[in-house]
Amino acid sequence: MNSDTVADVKVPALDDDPFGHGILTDPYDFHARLRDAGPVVRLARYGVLAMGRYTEVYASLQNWETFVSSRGAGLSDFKKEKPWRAPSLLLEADPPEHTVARRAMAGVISPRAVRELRATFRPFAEELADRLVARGTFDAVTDLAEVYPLKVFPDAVGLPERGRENLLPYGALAFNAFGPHNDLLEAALETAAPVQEWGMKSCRRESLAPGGFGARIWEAADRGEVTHEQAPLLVRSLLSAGVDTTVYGIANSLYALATHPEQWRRLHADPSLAKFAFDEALRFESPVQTFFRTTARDTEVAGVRIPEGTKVLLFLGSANRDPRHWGVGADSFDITHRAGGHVAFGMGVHQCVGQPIARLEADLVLTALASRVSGVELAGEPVPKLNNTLKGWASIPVRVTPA
Ligand code: HEM
Ligand code: OVM
Repeated sequence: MNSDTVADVKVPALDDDPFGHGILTDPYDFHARLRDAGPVVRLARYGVLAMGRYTEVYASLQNWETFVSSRGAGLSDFKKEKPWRAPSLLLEADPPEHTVARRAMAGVISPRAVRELRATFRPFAEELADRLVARGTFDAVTDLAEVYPLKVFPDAVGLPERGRENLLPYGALAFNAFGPHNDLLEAALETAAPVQEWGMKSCRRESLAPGGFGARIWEAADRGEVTHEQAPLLVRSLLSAGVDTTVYGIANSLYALATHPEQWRRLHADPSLAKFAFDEALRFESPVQTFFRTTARDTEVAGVRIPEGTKVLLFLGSANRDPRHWGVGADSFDITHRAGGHVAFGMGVHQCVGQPIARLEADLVLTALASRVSGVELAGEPVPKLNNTLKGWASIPVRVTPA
């Protein structure tokens, strides 16, 4: 381990590339080294600071005045580099502008709107579960985790059927773009032009069916909650953040359950544990592994001075497994574990606005399977899916035992 001196405190430094294939595939040893190195660590390769412990990640997420998002939630500092697309009005904004957009979006994704979706979302979860249980073996990613959100979410937004094949590539591009300009971003950019063009068109009012979240964003603009120029950017947030995240979240849940048979038995015995199983899976294997912040002023964290304009990489996935916070159970998967307080949805003003939708989807899928299936096991070697921000799987072959 090398060290650099920032003011009078030694800041430990690591040479590892957290965006390299090795760590993206299996980040957990690196997370432990990152946490053990110190509360604030320099990542020499990128000239940024990193935090991997729960306490500092949590505190930085809460402190939006110092750890700002308006300079980008990725490696690139929007004050120094032109963003690859117009910044998000939510993710890449600070109060007071953020507050205005957030209020409008929270009104659209209201508790009531999501409660009303349950009846619409449920039948397909049950149909899909029936079909997959009848097959006995299937791929938990391509036959389930991708299929369910890719039907119910675009329906709820009000997107036409045509073009939905762009949703996963669009999200993959957006999440890769938070990282460095490496092979993964390069590959995503190669096919990006038509995907981005589809994304732009899909945000227009005439693309969005009445009654959906998309149309309701435009109606919020009619009411003056945001401007009509801002409406398409808010719709874009749904397209960027609303699909891949839930696909990864559902797949990671299935992976954790398939590799912990005793946990599936508990879930089968009491399907009302599905909600807790999802939270524990998000803690155990967080779909969104990292986000950056940028310091808007000189500050100090755990005795380390951080100058203004520093990019800080917050490891949500590492905070969620920090034994300093979670104790000896940090690295185990236990659906009766109190996973509350995990930061898989973030924390503070930017905490995921789509959370109730993600929870609804996961609850319906896991509940439908839990009652029908007494056991799940791997039926082949899972294949990781690499992304600069997301952790998950391209394929999880499973075999289920009908109840
Ligand atoms: C924000 C994770 C599902 C839309 C966030 C943040 C995280 C996150 C960690 C905080 C970003 C930050 O602090 O910089 C997840 C996970 C999901 C999920 C793990 C699924 C399991 C969704 C869905 C939607 C969505 C379904 C859309 C309906 C957003 C938006 C923001 C956000 C728009 C920005 C909020 C703001 O800055 O105020 N999400 N998300 N997410 N998420 Fe999610
Ligand atoms: C956005 C957004 C929010 C959260 C995650 C994200 C692609 C994008 O508002 O555009 O990742």
